[in-house]
Amino acid sequence: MRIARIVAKRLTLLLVMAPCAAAAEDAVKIDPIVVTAPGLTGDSSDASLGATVLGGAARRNFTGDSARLLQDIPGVSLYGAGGISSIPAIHGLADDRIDIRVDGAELTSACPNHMNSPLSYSNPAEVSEVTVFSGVAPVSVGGDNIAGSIQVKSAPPKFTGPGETPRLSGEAGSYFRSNGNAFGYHFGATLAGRLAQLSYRESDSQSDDYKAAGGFKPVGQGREGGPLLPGDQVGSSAYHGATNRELGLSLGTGGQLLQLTLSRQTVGFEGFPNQRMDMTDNDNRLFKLRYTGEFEWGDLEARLSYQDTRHRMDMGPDRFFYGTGMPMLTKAKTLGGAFKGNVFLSEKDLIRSGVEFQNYTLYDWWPPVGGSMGPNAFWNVDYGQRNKIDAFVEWERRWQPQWLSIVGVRSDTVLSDAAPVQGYDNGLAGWGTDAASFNAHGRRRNDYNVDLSALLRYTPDATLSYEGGYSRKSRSPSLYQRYPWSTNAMAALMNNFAGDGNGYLGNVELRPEVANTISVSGDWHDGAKESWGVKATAYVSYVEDYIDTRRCDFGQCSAANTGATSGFVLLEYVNQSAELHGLDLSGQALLRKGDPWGSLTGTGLLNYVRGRNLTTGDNLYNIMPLNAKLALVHRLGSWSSTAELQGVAGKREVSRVRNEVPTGGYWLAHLRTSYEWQHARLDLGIENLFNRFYSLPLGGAYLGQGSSMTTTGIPWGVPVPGPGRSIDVALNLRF
Ligand SMILES: [Cu+2]
Repeated sequence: MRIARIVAKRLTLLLVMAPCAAAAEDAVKIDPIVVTAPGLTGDSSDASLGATVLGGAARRNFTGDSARLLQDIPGVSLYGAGGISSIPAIHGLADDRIDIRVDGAELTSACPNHMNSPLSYSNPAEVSEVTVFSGVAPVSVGGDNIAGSIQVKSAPPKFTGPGETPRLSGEAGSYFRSNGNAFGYHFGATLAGRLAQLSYRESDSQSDDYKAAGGFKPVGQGREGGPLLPGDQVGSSAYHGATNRELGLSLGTGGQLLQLTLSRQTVGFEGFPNQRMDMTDNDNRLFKLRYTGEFEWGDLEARLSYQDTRHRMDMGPDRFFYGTGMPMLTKAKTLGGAFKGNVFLSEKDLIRSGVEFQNYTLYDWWPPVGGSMGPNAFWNVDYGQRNKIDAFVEWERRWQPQWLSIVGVRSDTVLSDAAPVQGYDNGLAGWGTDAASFNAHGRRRNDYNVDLSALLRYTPDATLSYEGGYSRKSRSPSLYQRYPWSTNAMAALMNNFAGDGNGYLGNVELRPEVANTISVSGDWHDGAKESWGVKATAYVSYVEDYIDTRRCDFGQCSAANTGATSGFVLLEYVNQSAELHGLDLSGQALLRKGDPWGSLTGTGLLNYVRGRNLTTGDNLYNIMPLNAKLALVHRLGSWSSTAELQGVAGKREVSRVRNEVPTGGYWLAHLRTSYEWQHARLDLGIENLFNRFYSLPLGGAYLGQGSSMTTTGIPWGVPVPGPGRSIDVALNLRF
């Protein structure tokens, strides 16, 4: 049958549900970026697949931030961070709660602020396909997550046919954004033969601080003695020297493929307007080896990857302590691997099974700088270890042409540990007391997690399909949630990946989070999937042992910290319970057929999510307020243009325990146009056309200038503003 044949044909299907991959295959022809959303929130039809790509290809040309590729996917929102490091959230759950993979390898960040988040290691120019599994995803996709999965893939090798001579191909591109004078380039060359392909790629991106629209006047600017930035300049938002280099070798014959990739990313500087430090150096080396083979009975994948990260942060030039700040160093090694297989038991039955492992080792220390920070180095996490071993089995059955089911079970075992620590030990009693208490505590933890998923799809006819499913997903606490130990305010403030400016303390006693999620979706369209389509997904998730926070009331934490309703506070991670629910709506309609004046299509997207802490009655942190996008797309031959309106409601339901700051609602307009020739593509865009001022709802607290090492050094209550108007241009060439 059709579905089974497609599975057998495609290597990439090891991780992807068959009907969706069929859709992806069709969509590849339309657009260089294919965003598929299989599973319950996803698309069983080709037409609605296209609808999740709202201008994605055009936007790729203007950015060095791969997470931005996801910004038009229903149910996905982005936490603001550094200029190339946005952190995705799916249905209100972000960051470590999502399984993120680049060409199959599960990358990890190595920084107490998650500055080098997994997607920051990919330049958008390297990305050929992004697959988003939201909410209820099959267990074969990955474990150790409660929010879903994001899989970034580079282009598969293309060998020459019989009798053809070796083929050299290449590409190059560059973009410029007027706001911040952002500039980037990429180039690559590929030599392909009958059995082998060799490729090299390089990309680079940089930007000055971006500017908010008029109206941004950070409170108390200059008062703290920091550099006096112009009122509209967003401090610590610049980045430069972000360079990716990748060498790839692929060998293939008769359905067998072996791929070796060596890559290195160096980032010279990346500012973080919502952190108290900036990344002043990051060096990431990645080795990936992957084998895939297809056989009559199914297919196999074996994978090995090794990631070595050296990370350094300190105060950048916009900050008060620039040059005399406090260096913080992180070193991490991640060894990962997998062995998976898909076996066709019959025309109707497919079994997916496999084992995966990951060994992650982390060192996080702050060298002495004298004064109150010395004479010893401060060890935030010493010899942290997080080692995982997973096994899964999953059964997919097509009962009838209209009915498809997938059920699976997965076991994830996570072993965490860390060595004893020490503080600066400069005579302040707190360092020694906190360290002694941490060192006396047993720190090794073994988590035995079990995940389940069951999905059902019903496609009664060519104009609609329904999906529904249940999953139980678990995630063990990260090392940065279990092991940071110092109740000293300055030390705690440096442990923060929320971007809210608060200080965080680890908790060795944390248990894994377990999410029980139910999701249903419907997909309605015309039979030919040409004139209209609407897709709706509703979901609810109950998370046991959700890792939230409580106010610190021990050690060096002050009594005032407990009751403060404003200002930055110190928090300890704790297990509580939480509930999230929401709705994603997307659709498109062909308003005017292609005649001499071209075709006109209207597209729309609406996301709603609500997250509550059931233990405390508080709201969950950084939940994207109700938001919508409406766009008109005009196409005439190779010329394509989009006018987009983006509306976001005010963020009122804020996390009280974190003193999260509300943000106002706003409307923005964007214009983009592109023309494509045989060997070239030109893109032009104006973002934030009317230069409206707005605050990023998920951008966190503005900490980009001033004295960031104390809770009171920077005025509280200013969210990071969004960028003002930018005129963008990009040119891409290929041969
Ligand atoms: Cu960092």
